[in-house]
Amino acid sequence: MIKDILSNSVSKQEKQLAVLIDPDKTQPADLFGLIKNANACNVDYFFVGGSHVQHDRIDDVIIELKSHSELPVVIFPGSNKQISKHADAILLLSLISGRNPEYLIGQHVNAAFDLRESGLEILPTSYLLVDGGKVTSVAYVSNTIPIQRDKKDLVVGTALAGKMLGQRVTYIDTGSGALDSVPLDIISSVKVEVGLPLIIGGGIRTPEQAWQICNAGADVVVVGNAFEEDPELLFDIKSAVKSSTHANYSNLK
Ligand code: 1GP
Repeated sequence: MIKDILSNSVSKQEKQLAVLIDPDKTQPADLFGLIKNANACNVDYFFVGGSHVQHDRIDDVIIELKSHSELPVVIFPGSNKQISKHADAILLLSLISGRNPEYLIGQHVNAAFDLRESGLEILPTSYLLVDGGKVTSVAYVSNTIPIQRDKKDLVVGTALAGKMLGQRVTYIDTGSGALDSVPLDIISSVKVEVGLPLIIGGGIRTPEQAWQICNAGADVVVVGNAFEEDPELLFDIKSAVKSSTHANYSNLK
C-alpha cells in the first residue's frame, strides 16, 4: 500500500521524490526518457494528472508507465474524470485553500462510484494552493484564489482544519510552472503544527531548492516542469532529496 510506503519513509525521515507527469504536456518520446531516468535513479513515485487531462490520455500514460517501470504510480487528479484502475493509488484532493464547492466536495461526489469500482487505494488529501508569483492553470481552472505567501497562520490553520476533518496527507502547491515554490517558513510550520505526511510542489527547478524544501520539513517533493525541460536533472534532484538531512547543502558538493 502506498500509505505504508509513505508513512515508513516519514518515520525514518527518508525524504521522497515524485515525478509529475501531465499527460497533456508530455509527448510519448519524452515520456520514454523520463521513465528511463526515473528507473535509473529509483525515484519514489510517478504522480500523473493535470488541469486539462483527457480521460483516455491518462489511461494511456499510466499503462505506458506500468509497462516500463515498477515504480508506484499515484494519480494527482485535476478532475473527477482522471481515474484509472491501472494506477496504484489516487490522492483524493480536497482544495481546502479555496471556497469553490466543486473542488471541496462536488467532483468527489461525481467520482465516488467510479472510484469504488476502480479498486484504487485512496489517500484523502488536504490540497492547499499558495501564491507562487503568477496565475497558474490550477488556480484558473479551480476558480480559487491561492493563499498569500505572507499568510503563514492561514496556511497552518487551513492544513490543521484539514487534519481535523480526517485528511491523511497535506499537499501544499504553488501550481505547475509557478515562479516561486512554497515558502520555507510555511513548510516548517505546517510540518510541526499539523504533522501529517507533507507533500510540496510547484516551481521547484534546482537541487538546492529541493534540498531546502526537504530540510524545512517536506516529506515528498514533486517536480514536473523542470523534468519535462531537462530529464537529466532528475539525478541531481534525487540525490539532493536523499541527502537532505545533511546540515548544509554545500557539504554535498
Ligand atoms: C504542480 O506540484 C506540481 O501541481 C509540480 O509543479 O510543474 O512547477 O514542477 P512544477
